[in-house]
Amino acid sequence: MVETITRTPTQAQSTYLHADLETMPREQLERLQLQRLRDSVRNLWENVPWHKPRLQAAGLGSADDIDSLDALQALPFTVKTDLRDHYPFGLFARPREQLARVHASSGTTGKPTVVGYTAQDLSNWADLVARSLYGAGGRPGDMVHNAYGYGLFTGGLGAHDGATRLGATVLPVSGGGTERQVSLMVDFRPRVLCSTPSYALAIAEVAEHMGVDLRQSGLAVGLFGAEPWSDAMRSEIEARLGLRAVDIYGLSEIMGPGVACECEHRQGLHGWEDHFIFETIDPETSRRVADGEPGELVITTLTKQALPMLRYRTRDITRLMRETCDCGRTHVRILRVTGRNDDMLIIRGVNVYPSQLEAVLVGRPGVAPHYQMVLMKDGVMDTVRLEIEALPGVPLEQYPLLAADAIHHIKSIVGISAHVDVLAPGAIPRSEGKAVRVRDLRSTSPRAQLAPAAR
Ligand code: DLL
Repeated sequence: MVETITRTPTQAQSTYLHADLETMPREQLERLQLQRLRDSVRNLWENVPWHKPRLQAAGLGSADDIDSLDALQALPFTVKTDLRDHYPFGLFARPREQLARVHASSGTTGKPTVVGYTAQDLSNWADLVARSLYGAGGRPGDMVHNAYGYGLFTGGLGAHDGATRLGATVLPVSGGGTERQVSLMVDFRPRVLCSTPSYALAIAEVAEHMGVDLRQSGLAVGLFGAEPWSDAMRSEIEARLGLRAVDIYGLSEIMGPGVACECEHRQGLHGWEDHFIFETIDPETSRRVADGEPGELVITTLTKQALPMLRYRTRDITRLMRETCDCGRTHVRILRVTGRNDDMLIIRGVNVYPSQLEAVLVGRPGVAPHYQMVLMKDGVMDTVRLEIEALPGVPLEQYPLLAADAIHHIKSIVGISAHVDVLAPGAIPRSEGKAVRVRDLRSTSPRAQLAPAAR
């Protein structure tokens, strides 16, 4: 099948790690995609019994019938429940004995989603994370403080292997033990930080409590992802950690971190099209939307051996741009993922993502960058209460003013009337991984609804 393409960066000053692949003219890139798409569909057809009848029902006689990238549009989607329905290894295209590793993500209900990798898959993944790190400004020889959680979550080991492939020194610290993380940063002076954006902020906060100024610690680049975050959050993190914050995207069903990543220009995340095909669709009609239009991101893997994915519906809402970036990379740009379809709230007819509220709240005078939305029922009506936190030192009597200011800006910018509660500093739980932004109390008793920040 596909060979690993690993290159050692020879010029520390080069813009690209895999220059020939990252700047490949689109025509050539699309030829490569078509050839790899046929290989990948052949892998599904021959090795995953569930796919063959579905492909036949879509009118395919064999993988060789795929004569253009447009032919993909006639092929069936895959969704998260398909993985759950074939738990644990039913959609794998390789026998379990040939897997080098499995990861799993815990769902809110039932069985986890299990994903698997051959040694070749792991090697391709490391290449793409290394490419992402390099594009973001990481360099061989850097120390990378990796605070993504190690374990079944793909963040920790995914970033680890990519940083190793880049030729960096990895500090595999994982999430949690935040005071110790701060001390290690002071002592080891890492140049790169990898964590969720919410945990980066928690690290900044703990450092400030410890009297440590992390802006002096030598950090230069942060690769933040695994959850939606806003430009306001980016500015906040940059100001408090003294680094350049870059957005990295991925999901375990497709690979893990490094499916897409911003370059130093930060005008969208480069989706690595030599390994994936990216489409956006209307989630209602399942039809493709034009580039530039918002839609649900759908990803097809081109080189995965163990768990090839055909038109995987990510539930993530974004827009695609195919014009060459100012950095010279030709690969598609995926605009910041504002939220998942599942996270979208409809509040009196207005569609709202938590990250839209974040964009309004973060940076408001007197307000800390921590928040949660609490969903409740008032009779048959769904209502939302927004919990925000005052900055330390803000006097209690000013809390009503902070609330009024937040209500006003949410109304004028997002278009909803929210009930806002201002809580004391530290009242909203801090995350060590993905932040919990929404507490859904709609099915609990009215008494439980009264307890703020109860988690
Ligand atoms: O979160 C993989 C990852 C780890 C990505 C570390 C980046 C950094 P999952 O746990 O399977 O995998 O969750 C995937 O997280 O479908 C998005 O909804 C969300 N997500 C990931 N990255 C971003 C991002 C990892 N940069 C799900 N912006 C995805 C917004 C993101 N949402």
